[in-house]
Amino acid sequence: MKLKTIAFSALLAYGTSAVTNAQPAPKPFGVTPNDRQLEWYDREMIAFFHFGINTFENFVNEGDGKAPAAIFNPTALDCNQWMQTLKNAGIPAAILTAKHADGFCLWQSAYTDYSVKNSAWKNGKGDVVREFVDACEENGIKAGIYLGPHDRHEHLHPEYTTEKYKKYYANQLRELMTDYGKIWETWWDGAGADELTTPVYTEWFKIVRETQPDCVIFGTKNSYPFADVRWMGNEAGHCGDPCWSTTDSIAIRDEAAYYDALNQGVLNGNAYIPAETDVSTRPSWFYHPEEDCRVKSVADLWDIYCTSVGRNSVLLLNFPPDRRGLLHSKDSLNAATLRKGIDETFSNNLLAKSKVSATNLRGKKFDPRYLIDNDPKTYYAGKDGVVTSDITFSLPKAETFDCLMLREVIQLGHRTTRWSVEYSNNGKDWTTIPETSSLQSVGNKWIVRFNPVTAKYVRLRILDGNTTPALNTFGVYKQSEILKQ
Ligand code: IPT
Repeated sequence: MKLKTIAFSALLAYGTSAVTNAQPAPKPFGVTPNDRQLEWYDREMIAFFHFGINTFENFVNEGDGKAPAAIFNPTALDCNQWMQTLKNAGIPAAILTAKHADGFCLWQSAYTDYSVKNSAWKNGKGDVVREFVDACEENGIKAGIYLGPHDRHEHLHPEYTTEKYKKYYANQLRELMTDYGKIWETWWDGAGADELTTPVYTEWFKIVRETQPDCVIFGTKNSYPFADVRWMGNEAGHCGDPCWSTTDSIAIRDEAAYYDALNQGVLNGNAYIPAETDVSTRPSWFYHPEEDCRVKSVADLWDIYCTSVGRNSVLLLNFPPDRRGLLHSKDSLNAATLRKGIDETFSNNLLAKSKVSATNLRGKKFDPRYLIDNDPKTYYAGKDGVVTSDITFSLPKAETFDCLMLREVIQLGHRTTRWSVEYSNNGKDWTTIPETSSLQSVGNKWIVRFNPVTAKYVRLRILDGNTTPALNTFGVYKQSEILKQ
């Protein structure tokens, strides 16, 4: 991933070199992603594992912190089995709930007895976080940690003032950030955490940045000033349309504006904080056998993929391990089928062999044919000062498609702000695909699905922008049949 970023910046630098005759690369517009955010976008999907003491109670998702530690006793925990699911699903990163709101710790923390050390599991000698990070390492998966800021167990003790808790949490954060190798993401759930103020998070933030410089911080509410990525505003997988990576910290003062700013971002907002979409494969976050018949279907997951990854977000998909400490085969199978369907769909860009022309040309190095060369490092760009462009694709023969994808060069900021797609069979009379009639943001990936269209010509219309467009991929596709299951 790192290599890709380096190669890409080399290309940008080459464009600005005075010794070549090549056109200079377009200048970035507004706020742009940092290296952590670029790496995060590249993941596209992340797995969430909600596992803990709640798993061993009946239908509990937010434990009260009173369940005895002894009940935690997975009979066949195997984090390698979790990783196998991720590999089959093409998911490169994972986050484990090391401590959820019930306060029970899945590792041997030196600062509490409410942990695996007082459980029946492995005679109190086990460490789930260790098994998780080791399995990640073995399988080439990036490990992340959820350390719930809200802790009901610690607050059962009246002497647990915020000051004392602040230190307790800081100590635990340091354990997790220093004893378990490289941590790629830390997750600050805002649920129940309103009493934890921004100054409290300031201390915790310093620990993360000192110990894990590349660690992406998911922040919301009072931890928002430190966030690399924001909450998307709902747990249903539905990003707004538009969904800008930019947002505005001012908007969080007002409740309705806060939710809109999370869900849709803010056009030309002053901070670059893209949305992460957390959603479970089941109705609940934790495993309950009653929900084995309510696992999201492949078609449901495909919908969610399109309204998250396909709306300029990254999908954090929850797979809750059961009381054995294993993932249910249904959840695993559906995720693998989703991957197969995504790969089948997007491996065949029906525009790949078309002739391409554009009304706004910057020059050879930024030719519109780079939109269909299947190389994310090359891109099309227009002339400085011209924000619109009609880009026409003439296919060798008519093709039928029901899906499209557009990608912007995110390193150069949000540029395009209004676009649509049209088709034609004679190259003269054009029809707008109705689902594209009011599109605004592009960002990392924008996917639109629609009723099948058969056409010999396709026209991408860049109708407005902050500055001249810079786009690296455009394609039309036929959705794989297996995504309909
Ligand atoms: C919700 C929190 O309010 C939000 O800050 C974020 O952490 C989110 O959870 C994560 O899903 S609370 C939830 C019950 C909607």
